[in-house]
Amino acid sequence: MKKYTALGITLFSLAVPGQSVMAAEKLNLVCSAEQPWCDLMVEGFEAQTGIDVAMVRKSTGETLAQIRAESKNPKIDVWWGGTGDPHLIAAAEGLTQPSGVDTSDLLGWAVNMSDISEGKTVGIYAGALGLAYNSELIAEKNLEAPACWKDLADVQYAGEIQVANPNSSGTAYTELATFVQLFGEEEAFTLLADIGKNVNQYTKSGSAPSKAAARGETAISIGFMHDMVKLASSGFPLKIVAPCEGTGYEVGAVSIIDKAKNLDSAKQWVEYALDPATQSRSVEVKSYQVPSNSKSSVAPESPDLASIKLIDYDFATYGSTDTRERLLSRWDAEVKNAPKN
Ligand code: S7P
Repeated sequence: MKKYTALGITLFSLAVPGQSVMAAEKLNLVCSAEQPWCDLMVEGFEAQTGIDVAMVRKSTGETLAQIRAESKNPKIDVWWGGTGDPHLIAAAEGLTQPSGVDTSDLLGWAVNMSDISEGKTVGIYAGALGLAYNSELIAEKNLEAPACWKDLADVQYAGEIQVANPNSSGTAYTELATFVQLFGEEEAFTLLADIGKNVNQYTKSGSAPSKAAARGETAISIGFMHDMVKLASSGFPLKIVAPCEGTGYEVGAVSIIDKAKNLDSAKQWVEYALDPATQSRSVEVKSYQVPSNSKSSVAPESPDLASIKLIDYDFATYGSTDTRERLLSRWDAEVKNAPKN
């Protein structure tokens, strides 16, 4: 009989004749938040429950692809973090299952995710999309500081913008869906292709462009403002902009995978993830999303969503398979390989 220790080392214990030996509980987790927060969450859960967690960090779109590929024999029990649209898509495709968790203390935007998905996913945090620029590089290159999404199409930013690929990144899919909701689909794709002429790289992960801007490898990035705040508060010369036209936002989510092999552990994880004591710890790793439990403490550094011009993001539409597949196909055809300035 295998016993899984807290260090993940497999030991063998002697079975006593006539007595069944219970296997230690375990949990297979995919985490789509930043690595330090994933690690903190796992440490806290193992300490609290004694359940051993095998965790990998993956971007949101990549995780959806894995869950689809493994639907008959899932290797993952629970998916924590990452933008909500792909969680909603997984729910609608029957790839996740209701957790039955109590949502009475959660904020409306978090409960909305549960309502849309019939309990198959639930919101854990929220964060607004924005842009950032490296103030030293902008000054050095004599560029104007961008203030609006449309500014990013200006030829002065040729080769200066970095953003993720929406096929792999939930952050970049949020950007794509935000542009369509802000400008209408035709204008959105024209603008994305025009901005694309200035893009130096489409990264796999959504937080990579702002890290590159912080290090001075690109002048401008698109991403979530809370990720930018983390970098700016760590001393990097990053200025954060809430675009003048308004912007979209994410509701990060947690979902239990359909046919999860460690269902009881997965349910415990969901309860743990919604607990105010757990959510309030995110500040320890400078993760400044707004937590979903009304009893959690909000870090003073967290972008104040009430003071940002947010669109009424339509999660039901942009979290549907048809819409996502259609928008991604158009993005591949019209934006990815747009000619460069
Ligand atoms: O934890 C930071 C964060 O921005 O990363 C998540 C994101 O979806 C995962 O990265 P990808 O864009 O690469 O998929 C967000 O949910 C979260 O706020």
